[in-house]
Formats: sequence, C-alpha cells, structure tokens
Amino acid sequence: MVLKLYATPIAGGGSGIVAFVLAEKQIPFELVPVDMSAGERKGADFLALHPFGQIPVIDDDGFILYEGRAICRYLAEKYADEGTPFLPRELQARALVEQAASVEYANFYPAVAKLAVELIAKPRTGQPTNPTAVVEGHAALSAVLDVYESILAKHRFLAGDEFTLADAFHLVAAPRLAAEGVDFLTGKGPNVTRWWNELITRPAWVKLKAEGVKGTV
Ligand SMILES: N[C@@H](CCC(=O)N[C@@H](CS)C(=O)NCC(=O)O)C(=O)O
Repeated sequence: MVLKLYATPIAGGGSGIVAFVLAEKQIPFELVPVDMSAGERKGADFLALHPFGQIPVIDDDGFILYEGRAICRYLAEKYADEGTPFLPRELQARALVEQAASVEYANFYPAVAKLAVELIAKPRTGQPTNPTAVVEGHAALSAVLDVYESILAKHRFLAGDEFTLADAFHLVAAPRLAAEGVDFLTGKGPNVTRWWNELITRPAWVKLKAEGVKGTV
C-alpha cells in the first residue's frame, strides 16, 4: 500500500520537511489533505491517528507515525539507500547529526516559532503583536546564527560536509518567516548566508515551494 501523508498542500511547517524528504528520496506517496480550519483534526477519526490533532501524520501500510522530525528520521532509515542519504551510518558521524538536530530543536526552532507566532499567526488572527517578544525572538535567533557562523566556517553543513536531516529540519517555519519579509540574515556572517541559501535553493525545496505538497500517486 502506498504511503499516505496527512498534511496541507502548503509546505510551511512540519509537513514541509516530510514532503521534502519524500521528494529528495523520490518515495511515492498519497497526500491526504487535512482541513485545518474545520473540526476535522479534533474529531475522533483524526485523533485516532494523532492524539494531539496535528499534522503531519503518515500511514505506512498501517504503521501510523506523527511528529515531522520523527517521520523524517523514519523515512531516512527505511529508505537509506535511496536518494539523498540524510543520515550517515558511521556512529560518530551519526552522533554529530543528532547533536546538530538537537540544537535545531532546542535553540533555533524556538526562536523561529516565537517570531512566527508574533509576526504571522497573531496578525492573521487579529491579535496584537507583543513587541517585547519580537525583540526577544530576533535576539535569540541572531545568537544562534552567530554560533552557526563559527560552525559553518569549519564545514559546509551543520554536522559536517554532507547535507543531513539536521540541516533539513531548519526548513520548518523559517523559510515561511523569510517569505513574509522577516529578515534574520542581514548582518549575519557569510557562512550562515551561504548555508541558508544552499538549503532553500535545493531543487526539491524550490519545487515544493512553487507547487505545494502534491502526492505522486
Ligand atoms: N511538533 C509537531 C508540531 C506539529 C504542528 O504544530 N502542526 C501544525 C501545523 S504545521 C498543526 O497541526 N497545528 C494545528 C494544531 O496544533 O491544532 C511536529 O513537529 O510535527
């Protein structure tokens, strides 16, 4: 049975990285569009798939998995020999990927999420933006990117010279911020800028942004 991805067609958040990994590995899948505005996600049928009522979720021949980053790890392991490797097999190289992925989730993403809430979600729902939170979000993100500059001066990607899931996870929400005009790169070092541009110009990502998440079957 073909893999099902429950998501929206917009590659903005966690669904985007799953669709990106599927594309980089050329794994066929069926998109099951989830209506984010309706009660569908909080209904019993969807909660049976994802107890928090969120997307993305995959159904891989009856195996249900949620959390975007966990899904990406599963796909990278299952299809290790197809397309972009994403996860090195060697123990220490793998540990460095997990180290960089942990930093993404603990340091980078919280700052991005804070800015996304203040500068995208709140204005969209008519709530006032908290200027203090915006300043804090920018400061936190800037501090992370300054450390990234020193890391990326030593190697091409965050966990070494190969592109891995640790880099790909940065595609959650941050490109959306950039697309909304939130500038977090001006004044940052050349290596961060180089790395970011390399990330968002990967052909699979460019195609996803242009066409949205589209199933292949
Ligand atoms: N930690 C989850 C977060 C998923 C998440 O926040 N999904 C959003 C869409 S990108 C969602 O379903 N929001 C609706 C909600 O939380 O009710 C993941 O990484 O997959």
